[in-house]
Amino acid sequence: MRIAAVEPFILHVPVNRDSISDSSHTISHWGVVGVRIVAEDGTAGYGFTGTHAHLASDRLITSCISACYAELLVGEDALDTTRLWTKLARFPAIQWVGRAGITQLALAAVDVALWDLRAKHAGLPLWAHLGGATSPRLEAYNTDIGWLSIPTDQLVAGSRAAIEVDGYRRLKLKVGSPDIGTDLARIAAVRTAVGDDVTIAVDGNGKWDLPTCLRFCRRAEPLDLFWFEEPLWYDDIAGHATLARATTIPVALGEQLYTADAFNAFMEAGAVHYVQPDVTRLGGISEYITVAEAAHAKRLPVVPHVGDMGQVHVHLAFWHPATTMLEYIPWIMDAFEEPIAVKHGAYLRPERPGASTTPTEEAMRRYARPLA
Ligand code: 0YR
Ligand code: MG
Repeated sequence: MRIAAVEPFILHVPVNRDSISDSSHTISHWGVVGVRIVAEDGTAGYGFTGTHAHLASDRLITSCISACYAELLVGEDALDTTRLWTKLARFPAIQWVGRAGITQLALAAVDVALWDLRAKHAGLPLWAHLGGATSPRLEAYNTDIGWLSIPTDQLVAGSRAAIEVDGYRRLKLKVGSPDIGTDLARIAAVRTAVGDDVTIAVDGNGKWDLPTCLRFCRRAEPLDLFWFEEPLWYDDIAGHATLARATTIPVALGEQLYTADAFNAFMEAGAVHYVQPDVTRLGGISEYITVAEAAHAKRLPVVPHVGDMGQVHVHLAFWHPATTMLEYIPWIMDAFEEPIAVKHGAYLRPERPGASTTPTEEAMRRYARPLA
């Protein structure tokens, strides 16, 4: 089945409030920067990466797809997922300017589209196409209650509602304020409100330096944190290894890493406890599988980051035996024909063939931004 067309698109989908902040950025929209790959029989696969909806840099991604990858794809066998990933990722002139950044985000969109197409061709949801579900219950942890921009009283009320009304057992709170006392007070308020049985993870988005993290961890240990995510700058392996040895709070990271090699380096240094690969940055599902298998071989839990807001990762999470939990951020689900769904704190298993990446026609109209 040959590839007939490669058609990039950019959608800017508003988040569920005016804007949200973590320690590193404030955003009002999530960018769904993707590609539709059409096979000669008319089957279409959709894939996308996730961005801050910054049109100029989104266009670098779509122009990488149309100017560099499209001609390497048209006429190829659409079902040769692994071979095509290798062809694109190792194409010498593109590799020379790539391996991270724009080219890897563009590759992610292409690779996810090819997997979507392949699963649709097989008539199976991606998790079933990959080998079936290993998680009887895939727990959702709620990130959306915990933005740094939410005042403490609302943070507490939102956390309570997530537990008491929506049935979550796991929360994640953003940290990284100029004064660690502010963050500690917010976490303590939530801990008091939700009790000891709810797991509370925190996420620093790489803001603090090592001494600040050491001080924060010492004071945060009595609050029983599930993990400290991205405590330090994303590429700092030695710093994360030092912190991991110095505190009882487990370290989580991976959403900013572009390659399996980067994950290997963190794992070998003992710098990560919860491994958080993301298809939207790793160049797609093909490289994600390499990371998940490497982590699993070390018996480390894999809890993907949802740059796709969970649409694709829900399949990988149900499938892969290293994963029993998945992040939940309900921002772009309404833009898809099969939106992610959480009930009583657990993800529902997708049922339609493919990777749950097909946007609705209305979303394609309403949220589209011009490619040039
Ligand atoms: C907002 N999730 C994260 C949100 C996310 C960001 O851009 O997506 O905080 O990257 O750290 O765990
Ligand atoms: Mg994070």
